[in-house]
Amino acid sequence: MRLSQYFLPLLRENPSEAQIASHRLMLRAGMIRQSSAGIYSWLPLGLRVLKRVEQIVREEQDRSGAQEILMPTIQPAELWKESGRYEDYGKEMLRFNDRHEREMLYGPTNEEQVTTIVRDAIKSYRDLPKNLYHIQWKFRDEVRPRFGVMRGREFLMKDNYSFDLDAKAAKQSYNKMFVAYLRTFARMGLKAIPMRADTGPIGGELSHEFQILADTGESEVYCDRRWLETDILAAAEGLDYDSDLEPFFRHWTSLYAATDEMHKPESCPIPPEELVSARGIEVGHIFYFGTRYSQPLGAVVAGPDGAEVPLEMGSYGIGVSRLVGALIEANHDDSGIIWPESVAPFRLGLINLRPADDKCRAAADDLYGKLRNAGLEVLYDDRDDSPGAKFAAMDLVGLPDQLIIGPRGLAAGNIEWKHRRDGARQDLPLDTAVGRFAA
Ligand code: 5CA
Repeated sequence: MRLSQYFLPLLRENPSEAQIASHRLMLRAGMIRQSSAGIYSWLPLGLRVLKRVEQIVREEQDRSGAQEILMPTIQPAELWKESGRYEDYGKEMLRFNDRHEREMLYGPTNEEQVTTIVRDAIKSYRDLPKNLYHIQWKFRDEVRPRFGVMRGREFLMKDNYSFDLDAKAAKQSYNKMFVAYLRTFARMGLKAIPMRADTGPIGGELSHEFQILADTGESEVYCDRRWLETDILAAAEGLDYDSDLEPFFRHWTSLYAATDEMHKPESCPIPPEELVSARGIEVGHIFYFGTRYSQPLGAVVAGPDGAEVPLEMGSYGIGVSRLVGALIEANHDDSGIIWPESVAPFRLGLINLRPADDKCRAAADDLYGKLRNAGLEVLYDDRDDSPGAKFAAMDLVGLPDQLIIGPRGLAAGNIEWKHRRDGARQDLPLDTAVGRFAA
C-alpha cells in the first residue's frame, strides 16, 4: 500500500481524552475514531489488525473442532424472558421496539439464541457433542466505557457454546476451549494466565478468565509468583484434542491464579511471599454452567436409554476488539506501537527518503513491486515529506521491520534495515532484501 494513497489519518499530538497507551496510540496511528462514548469506527489500519486477530481466533476454534455460524446482533426479548435473564440484565442491555411494537434488544451475548437453534435441530445424543461459535458485534451499555476499545459499549466478541450429553463430556468440551485459548493467545505473543473466576450474569459454577498482566488492566488479580517465569507459549503445542485433556487442565490450573472476586486471602493456598498481586486485562472468559439455559428453554435430547435429558452446556468468550488494545498495551515504546509479526497490519514498512530523486524513486518502486510479488504486505512511504516525519510515522505505526532507501546507501547498492522492536539498524544489499523477508 502506498502511503500517498492510504487513508491513514495520523495525529501528531496526544489526544487529551486518551488515558492509556493503547487508546492514545490507536487514535494517533489512525486505527480508530470514536463515534460516541464506547463506540468506534475502525479505519483501514485498525481494521487490518482486527481481522488478523479475528483470523487467529477463528483458526484455533476450527482446529479444536468448533464450527462457525453467524447469529444476528438483534434478538427478540421473548428469548430472554424464557431464560429468566431479561429483567436481571438491567440497564446494561440496550432495548428497543420495532415498528410492530415488538420488544427487541441488541445482543450482549447469545446463550439463549444458540440454545434454541440447537434445541430445534438436535433430538438425539447421537448428534452430540456440538460446539458452535460466531464472531459478532455485541452491545453492553457499560456504566463506564473507557480506555478506547478496551471497555467499549459496542465490541467484537468471539463467543461459542458447547452442547454435551453429560457433565463428563461437557468438561472435555470446557478443557478443549481451555487449550484452544492458550494456543490462541500464545500465537499473538501474549501471556494470558488462566485464573479462577466468578461467573456473574452468565451463571454456572466453573469459570476461568484469561488475564494479561498489565499496569493499565482493569481487574485486580492474584497469582503464584512462578506464573511470571512460566512459558505457556509452548504448552499446548501438539496436543491432541481427542485425547483426555483433564490431566493437561489439572496441570495448568495447579499453580494458583485467581481474580479479585475469587481470591480470599484467609483461604489462599500459598503464602503471601509467593503471591503476586497485579493488574490484569481480561481477554477471554470460559464458563461451564450445565443446564442453566437448556432447562428453562427445553433443550433436551433422548439419551442412550431413550429418556430425555437437558443438554449440558458451556460458553466461551474472547474479546476480539479488546485484544487489539491489549496487544498494544503489551507491545509499545515511547515512539509508538511494536506489532508482533502474527498480528501486524503489514509485514514491512518501506521508506523512500528522497522521492524527488529519480534513482531513489526507481529503486524504491522496484523493490516495492518485488516484495509484493513475493507475497509480502508492505506499507510504502512514497510521500514527499521530511525524513524525520517519515521515521516518526513508521515507528508510530509499528510494523515489525522497516526498509529505508536513501541516495547515499543506494550509491553503494545498499538499503538500511531497521528492526522496530530492538531498534537495531544494519545495511542490507538491495538485491538481497526480497530474499531476506520472503518466506
Ligand atoms: N457469554 C459469555 C461467554 S461467550 C460472555 O459473554 N462472557 S464475558 O462477558 O466474559 O465476555 C467475554 C469477553 O468479551 C471478555 O472476556 C472480554 O474480553 C470481552 N468483553 C466483555 N465486555 C467487554 C467490553 N465492554 N468491551 C470490550 N470487550 C469486552
